[in-house]
Amino acid sequence: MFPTFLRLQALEQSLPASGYVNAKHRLQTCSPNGHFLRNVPLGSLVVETLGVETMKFAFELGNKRRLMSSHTLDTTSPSLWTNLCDDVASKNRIFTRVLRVATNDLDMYKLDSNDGVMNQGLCSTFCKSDECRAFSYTTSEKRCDTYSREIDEEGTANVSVSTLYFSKETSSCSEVKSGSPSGLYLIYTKEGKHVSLFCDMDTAEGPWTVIQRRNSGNVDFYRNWTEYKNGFGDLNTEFWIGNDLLHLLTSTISTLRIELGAWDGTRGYAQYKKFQVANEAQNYRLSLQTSSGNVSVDALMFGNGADFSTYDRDNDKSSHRCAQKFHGAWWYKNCGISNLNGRYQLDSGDDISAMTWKEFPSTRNRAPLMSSTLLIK
Ligand SMILES: [Ca+2]
Repeated sequence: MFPTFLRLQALEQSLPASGYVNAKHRLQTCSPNGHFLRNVPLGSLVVETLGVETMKFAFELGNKRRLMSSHTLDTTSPSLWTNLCDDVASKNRIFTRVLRVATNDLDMYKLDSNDGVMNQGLCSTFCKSDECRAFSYTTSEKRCDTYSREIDEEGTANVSVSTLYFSKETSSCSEVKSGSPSGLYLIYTKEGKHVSLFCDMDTAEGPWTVIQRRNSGNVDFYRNWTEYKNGFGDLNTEFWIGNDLLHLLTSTISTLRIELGAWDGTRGYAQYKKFQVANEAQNYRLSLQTSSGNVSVDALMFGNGADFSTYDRDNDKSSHRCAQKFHGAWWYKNCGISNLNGRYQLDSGDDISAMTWKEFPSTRNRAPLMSSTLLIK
């Protein structure tokens, strides 16, 4: 049996050479351990259409022809294809080409150097570990260097021609380098969008992406459908991440953790598996499964299967407008037993229109809470 490295090399040599596949200078490679072109017979790559800047290609797998998406050709690069599998967005495997690089202090972060590496696609396979954040490939010497630091675009530096630099993309909070602090990180979603997310590196079982946080009452959460769709507030303090982005993130991220804080100092959490939020056409419907926690009532489970409602968009099963009755925006059925986007107020007695979670603290029915955080991974 070939080691993965040799198999990759053999396959690449057999492919039609014509520049390498690159969308906006992204070098896309595949998951480690031979996932690259696995089960695809040699010579099965078919070029469907060829344009000046884009090329569509397909795999023939048995009798099935699977069309791959179109990509921009980078004609300045050595001739080879590197993007030949469909799970290119797999963890830790997306790199961005960095054109202007200040190289003077890069040596301090060098992990490894290998000569005789055939191309930058293979070089990227040397940068699989979490520790590796970037690599460079020097064409003339076929040298592959890996680095423990991401490479930033340096506006005034010269564009390097003989050496190509690639820096790792972070495509979820779970890929933020371990030991990094909680805070804002630029995340590259699999849909190809850069978004700023707050990554929580401190809460148990993390890292987590924070999707809602309330702890001061400074941000008003009684907002309309469009505001919940797009998100509002400040990622560093209080915010709702936005239902469109929540849908996008939960297409792959599937554990939800809810952290609760009561005014008497009690803290609690509930955790759910298979957390998903549908798209807008499906009213951002909630689906999840109970996993673990230490609160006495599994209050969000009540909303499983419910559509999202706001005061101006009543999607609940009640004859009332639950969002108005509960002064919030949530997955209400015939209303609910959790209301974490409800009114922020001091605890002067039970109140269903406040930010509440049924029987948290356990001695109370609907106590207004001091804080809540929703986290996903
Ligand atoms: Ca209703």
